[in-house]
Amino acid sequence: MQQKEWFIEKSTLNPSYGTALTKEEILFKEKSAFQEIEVFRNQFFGKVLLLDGIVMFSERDERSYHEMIVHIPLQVGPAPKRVLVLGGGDGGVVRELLKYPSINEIHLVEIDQKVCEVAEQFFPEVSSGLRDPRVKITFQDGLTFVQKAPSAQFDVILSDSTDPAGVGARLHTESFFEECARILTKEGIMVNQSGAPLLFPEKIRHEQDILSRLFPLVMPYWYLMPTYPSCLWLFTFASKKWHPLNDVRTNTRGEQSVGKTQYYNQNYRRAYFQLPPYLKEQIKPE
Ligand code: AG3
Repeated sequence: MQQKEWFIEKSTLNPSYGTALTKEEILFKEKSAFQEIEVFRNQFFGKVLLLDGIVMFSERDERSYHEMIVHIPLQVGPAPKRVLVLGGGDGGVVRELLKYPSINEIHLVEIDQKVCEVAEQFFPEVSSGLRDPRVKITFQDGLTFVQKAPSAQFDVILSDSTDPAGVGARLHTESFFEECARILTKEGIMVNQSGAPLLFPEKIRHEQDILSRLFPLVMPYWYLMPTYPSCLWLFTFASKKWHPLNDVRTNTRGEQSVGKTQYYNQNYRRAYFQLPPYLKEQIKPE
């Protein structure tokens, strides 16, 4: 019997941990100006996208990530008009944002044009919104973009960053979050990709510390990504005014206007913000 080839993601943030997926076929592998991009096929998860050997998503689980980074904040406060997405050149966040008719501008800032190209070639269902006229794409490093942006101009910022190592590290620094707070409107909301609490709680706590100094309301919430190390990952909801549970927009029947989703469930909203007590303790700000 032929030996299966395995892909192992060795966690950059916890050297004692890794995740493994069988690699049935390599569909693309190339070094861009910024990173190595690879697409391979796994029998169960479908096509998998890697950047520098780190899993971004698979066809089977990408909706968990993209629905949760978007629908948790987008259902809160007044209907948003201008949204900034940092990273996310694959287009998954944009696809979910385009479900909101109130949005008239989505600014996508991606450092690596090649990521958009590869997504359009191999993940048409993820990248389907990238050519929508409401989407303005800038190929630039996210930190530089936010430093140059005028104050108070975005209702929502979504940081679709990778791990705080290598290319992605700049989107996890104190100055990055300061700039984000500055360029949000006075009722603005930011969601940040915050990592794996079971594997690197200290890093997460540090980021919660920074965010709590900049935003009056900081609440991490979880989602499950089977292709990410340890499965249990966090986003952080950071807000200047609106509360993710008390200020949700619903119709008279208590329904949110999110449409059909695969992972996000409006009835679990409160549950998404709950964590096992010991983890909560480990990541809570000083
Ligand atoms: N962004 C990557 C999140 C971090 C994954 N980390 C890991 N596998 N160690 C996903 C981009 C999706 N638009």
